[in-house]
Amino acid sequence: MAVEYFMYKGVKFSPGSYSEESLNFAENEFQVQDDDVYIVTYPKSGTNWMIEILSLLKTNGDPNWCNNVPIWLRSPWYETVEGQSQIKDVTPPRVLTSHLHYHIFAKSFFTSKAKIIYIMRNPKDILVSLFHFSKMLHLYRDPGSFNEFFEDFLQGNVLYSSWFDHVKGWMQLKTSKNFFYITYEELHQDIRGSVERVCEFLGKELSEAQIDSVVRNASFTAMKENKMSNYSLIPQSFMDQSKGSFMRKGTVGDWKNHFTVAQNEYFEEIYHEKMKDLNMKFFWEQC
Ligand code: PPS
Repeated sequence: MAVEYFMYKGVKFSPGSYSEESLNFAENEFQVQDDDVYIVTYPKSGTNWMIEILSLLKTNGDPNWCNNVPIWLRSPWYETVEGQSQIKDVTPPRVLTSHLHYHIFAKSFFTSKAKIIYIMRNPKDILVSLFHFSKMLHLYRDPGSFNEFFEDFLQGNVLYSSWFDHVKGWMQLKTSKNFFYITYEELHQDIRGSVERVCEFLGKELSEAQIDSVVRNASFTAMKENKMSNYSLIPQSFMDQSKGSFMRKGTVGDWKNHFTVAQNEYFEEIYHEKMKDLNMKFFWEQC
């Protein structure tokens, strides 16, 4: 059946996991706690990688929890209908996840001491990852051809709307002390150093051996093999595993295998136009 998105305050959502009520609750009624940590991302930016890292930090590197409890229960998406029913079982300090744009995030966050870890990824690689994922997850509209999806992504005509708006919205907090941002590419380039930076932000001290364990157990290979983290437990009615794998490639620069030269030029043009006022140079722009 074709999926029809609905709008909540200018952002597209899917009725499969969201409702007007769940979003209104998330924005206006949800009570953020001072010791909460939120992983906030535009989809396909490395959300689950960070959930795995924070799960392992919570257990001081012990992989037992990650190996026995599904990733979505360890850190529920707090704005989804299902996530809201799962949160009561999360023991503090809570690590919760969100794809919400800045302007509709929990109001109570802004008067709390809670922390946000915001992850960004080269939007060209997000486009590719999302294109493949949209074919398997029934929450998403059928992406059509790569060319059609390419245009939809640039216009923000996709679930969660515009990547550009998401990043520009959240970057308003870039100098706040309870906001930490990192890129998927930095995680790739230096996972150990990235984990250490996350620990510093969270005020968490781990031994060398415990950090080794975090790095090892949050690797692409370890997560792909862990059925609690690779989404193979999701029923077929929600995710068609015959059409791909959630842990697809986990690489930087896969867009080069998908974009034509003309598509890349067009993408760059739109990118520079939309990002010109932000005055930030991202990791992927230097590569
Ligand atoms: S979602 O659906 O929005 O929650 O997806 P998200 O977790 O943000 O992103 C999924 C992509 O991240 C890759 N991934 C990883 N890459 C490297 N190392 C680790 N450990 C890792 N875990 C997940 C995953 O493969 C998706 O990227 P693509 O490019 O599709 O492979």
